[in-house]
Amino acid sequence: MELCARPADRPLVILAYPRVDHEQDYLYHWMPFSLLTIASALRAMPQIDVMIFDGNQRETDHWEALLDAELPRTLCIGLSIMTGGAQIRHALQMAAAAKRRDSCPPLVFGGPHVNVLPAETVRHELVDFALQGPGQNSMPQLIEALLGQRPFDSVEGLWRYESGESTLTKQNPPKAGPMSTYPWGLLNVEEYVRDDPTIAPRTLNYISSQGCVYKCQFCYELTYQRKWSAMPTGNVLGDIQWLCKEYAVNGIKFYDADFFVNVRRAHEYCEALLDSGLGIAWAASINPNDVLRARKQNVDLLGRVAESGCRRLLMGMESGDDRVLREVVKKEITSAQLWDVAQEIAGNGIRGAYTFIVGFPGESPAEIENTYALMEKIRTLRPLPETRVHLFGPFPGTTLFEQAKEYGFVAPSKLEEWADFNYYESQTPWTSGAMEQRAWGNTRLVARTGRMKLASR
Ligand code: B12
Ligand code: SF4
Repeated sequence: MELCARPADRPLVILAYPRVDHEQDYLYHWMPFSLLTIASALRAMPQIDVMIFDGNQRETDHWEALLDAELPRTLCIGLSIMTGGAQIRHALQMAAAAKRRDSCPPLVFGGPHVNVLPAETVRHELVDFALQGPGQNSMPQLIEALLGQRPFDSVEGLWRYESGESTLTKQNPPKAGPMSTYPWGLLNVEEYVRDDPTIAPRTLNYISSQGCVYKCQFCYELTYQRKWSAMPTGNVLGDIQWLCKEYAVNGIKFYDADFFVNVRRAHEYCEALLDSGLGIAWAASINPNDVLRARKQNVDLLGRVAESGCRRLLMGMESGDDRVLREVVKKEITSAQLWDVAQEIAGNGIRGAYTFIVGFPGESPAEIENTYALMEKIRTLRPLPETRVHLFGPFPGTTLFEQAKEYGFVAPSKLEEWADFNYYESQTPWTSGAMEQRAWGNTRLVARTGRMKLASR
């Protein structure tokens, strides 16, 4: 955590990423790209200083000490929240600590949870403003309003709660615009480098694009409708080259919703990586349809992906049953095609990491068996794929969330109730502890990190 070098009398904006309770001994700690993206836009404002506080790296007493030291000059605090992982609970604790101090500035909540439930979020007594949509667009506007440089009503995506009503100023369209590189100086990058046994000893996470074009019915991306946007290949590679030089990074794990949305861009990245001679290992998420699209476009995608050092591809297969794939998830692919794609991935020497979901509303026991059967078959491939089974958990705003309610799922209705929503445990009347046990028993990872129990500090 560092301050950018500007005179100390400027108003300060604190961007905070509350802790996520990971699985016990979770290896792959995350970097707050949401806040880096917003900070990148804020650093273009000469009127203010920006600081990032990462609750995954710092303890509560650091937060308290930061508040004591910096609140007098703080203009506002932005807190990022997603549903699940108890991040909301930690955010509320951090907000309460700030509110206990006399000089507490406005608290602004944003992030995936707010993007789908803004009106409910802003009703909470600890929340002064909720900002819906891309924060790099709305946060600079809100800061100008707080500095008296523009009316609040002109701030896009701003939700307020007044006279018993949540109101929105105007839409903040979910379009990120061209992505710039990240202001690394606001974090201690070394803290985020991990030994990832499936990639490389000094692996760093990275996000090079935002949004997705697919329509998986359980997924937040579909609800949020974020338009796909990406960093140009040259910028991605330049940034990675810099990280390799500065921090001796030798592995990159892309956490883009789908790194391969634009097949030609992904291919171009592989060529550029090969030309650069960097020799790093990498991993990324891919939708199975990307592989089929590459075939149609006659692009040797997986061949070049493998040659350029990709060690692992993460793919949501979701189900081994054709009705579920077609009608419930709308994955736009059959189970036979999934098997075909997995074979091609293995044939190129890349480890597949496949995730499945059981317990969809209305899913029959036979359909669940088809999923376990596909998984068994996939485990015959070499390199041995990783497999992971999740219990269906209804996420707010998604089509399947609404359907789950029709089947008897009772949804949380306030921020506190969402605070402990745990995606890894049974959340619906038709899933059970036994299903949870079986799902866990069929989860095979290269680096097993202990029972899937959330580690809360
Ligand atoms: C990295 C990641 C993780 C990491 C860790 C998160 C962490 N920091 O510790 C890991 C892998 C651990 C993880 C776990 C989970 N994750 Co996750 N994860 C992501 C992922 C892939 C990237 C997040 C990211 O950095 N995006 C890039 C940034 C730039 O975008 P952004 O976060 O949306 O931020 C923008 C806006 O939301 C807004 N914004 C964000 N914060 C703020 C704050 C303020 C003040 C403002 C104004 C605006 C603002 O502006 C930002 C810039 O445009 C996203 C999917 C995705 N590609 O976004 C899912 C996602 C966030 N995860 C999600 C979920 C559900 C989970 C889990 C609960 C379940 C699961 N299995 O995935 C677990 C819970 C943790 C646990 N118990 O272990 C959902 C959240 C849905 C929701 N309704 O909130 C997402 C969207 C995936 C999905 N498509 O469904 N996750
Ligand atoms: S491919 Fe992944 S990110 Fe895209 S809609 Fe499906 S689950 Fe969501």
